[in-house]
Amino acid sequence: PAPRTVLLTGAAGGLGTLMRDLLPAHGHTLRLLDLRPVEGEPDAIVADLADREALREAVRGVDAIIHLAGISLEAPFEKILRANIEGTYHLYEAAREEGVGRIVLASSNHAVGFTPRPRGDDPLIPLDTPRRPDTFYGLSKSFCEDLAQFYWDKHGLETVSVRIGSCFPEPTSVRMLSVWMSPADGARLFHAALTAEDVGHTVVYGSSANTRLWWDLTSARALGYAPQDDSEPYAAKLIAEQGELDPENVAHAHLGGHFVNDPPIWPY
Ligand code: NAI
Ligand code: 15L
Repeated sequence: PAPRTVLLTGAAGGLGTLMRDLLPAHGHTLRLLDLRPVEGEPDAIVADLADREALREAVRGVDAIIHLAGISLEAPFEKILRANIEGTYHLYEAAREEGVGRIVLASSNHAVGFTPRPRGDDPLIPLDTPRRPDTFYGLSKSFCEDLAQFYWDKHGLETVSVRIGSCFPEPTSVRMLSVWMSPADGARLFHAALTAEDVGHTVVYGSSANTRLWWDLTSARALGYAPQDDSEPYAAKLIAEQGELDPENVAHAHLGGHFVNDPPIWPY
């Protein structure tokens, strides 16, 4: 397909920085946006997701949006509400008003974080598993998936909601061996989500083809995603350092890992 102009929100963040490097090779021309200046990118738009006028201007003329901006970990509800819930709503409104056809939404495994992880011969976690957010953060991602469905049903604005596992250069925990998405596979998945035809609202899990995979990649593959990486080469070292996952430990027993019992915000 012809190169497509894509607005990348959250371009200054960890994932945004990785994707700024990798997506142009897939033929995409990026326009960047973040609350913070993007290092080395003087043309990047510095704007808050609360600023609807700035968002309208930012989305004008793009073919699609990859929406990464927001709070990416647990935080007090009021902050999550403003950045992730209201902020994503403002972006969808701007996209609707300007006629942008598709958004690739950074959802998260934490929208379903209280799902027990598969053990032994258990089946992979299916796409239609009930939402079980593990944090206010995960709740906001669950809301955004509903927002995406609503904008498709009501306004014909397409979304691929990517329930990203852990997209970092390397896996750093035993849990991540199951949910890791290599940056190169992340770019492959975002490319597939940008270019597949007739996605309506599609929900996919976002990871590499890990030997220890916990979830079903069928809907991601149906977009044309062909993951090339596997966390297994990191397994022996991580398990030697950290031990195998302990079924008695609540953080080891659920998809969301330590997010299921993260104490920092309690009481909030
Ligand atoms: P990050 O925290 O490094 O980057 C988020 C970026 O969003 C930051 O640069 C921040 O300045 C910007 N931002 C925050 N509030 C904003 C606002 N109100 N207006 C404009 N920009 C704002 O997070 P990371 O790791 O890069 O994640 C990117 C997205 O992917 C997030 O939505 C996160 O929830 C999601 N995600 C990431 C995963 C990962 O493995 N990195 C896993 C699952 C989901
Ligand atoms: C997320 O949703 C976070 O944004 C990211 O920083 C990681 O913590 C990731 O999930 C994970 O579950 O490892």
